[in-house]
Amino acid sequence: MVRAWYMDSSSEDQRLEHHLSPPKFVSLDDLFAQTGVTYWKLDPKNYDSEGKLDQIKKERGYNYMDVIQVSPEKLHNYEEKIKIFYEEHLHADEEIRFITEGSGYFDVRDKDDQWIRIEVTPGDLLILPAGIYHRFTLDSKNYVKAMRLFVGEPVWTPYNRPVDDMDVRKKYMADQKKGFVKN
Ligand code: KMT
Ligand code: NI
Repeated sequence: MVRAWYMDSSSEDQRLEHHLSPPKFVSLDDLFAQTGVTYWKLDPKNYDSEGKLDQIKKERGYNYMDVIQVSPEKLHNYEEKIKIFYEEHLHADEEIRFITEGSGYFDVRDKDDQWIRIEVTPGDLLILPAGIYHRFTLDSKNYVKAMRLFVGEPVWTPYNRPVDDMDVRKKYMADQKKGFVKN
């Protein structure tokens, strides 16, 4: 079961869990209702024979795929990238990540602009909707390997907050206000 929780506001090491005291966890249903983030649990090793990944790709039109490894050894310009990932930003498209090794945290804003931290581990496939403010950090184990999916030619451009005038942001806000619908 994927875990998500509200974050404290301490500026201590971003790789720590940052729970409130006492901790306040968020269910998958609440996470979706608040943010539109969707989640699947897949087999981190036998995802090819399992068939779920293929089905998701087919249904959602994900025809691009590559693999990213985040560690000092594996990622070019590691320190710089780590900073970029953790700057609050949005994208014009979904951010789709299937974790196959290691772990980390995706942080997303709830309706009241509070941070929810989502822990990802092998087998977790997470879809962040276009226009959602978010960020990513490794945890203290300092390693993640993930598959990145996309519809068509990938665009990874981050737009750092504030970019509230972007159409994709306005659409996201409207969907959030109306209530997210599973698609
Ligand atoms: C991103 O865009 O934040 C990343 O690709 C982070 C590494 S994937 C878990
Ligand atoms: Ni991003």
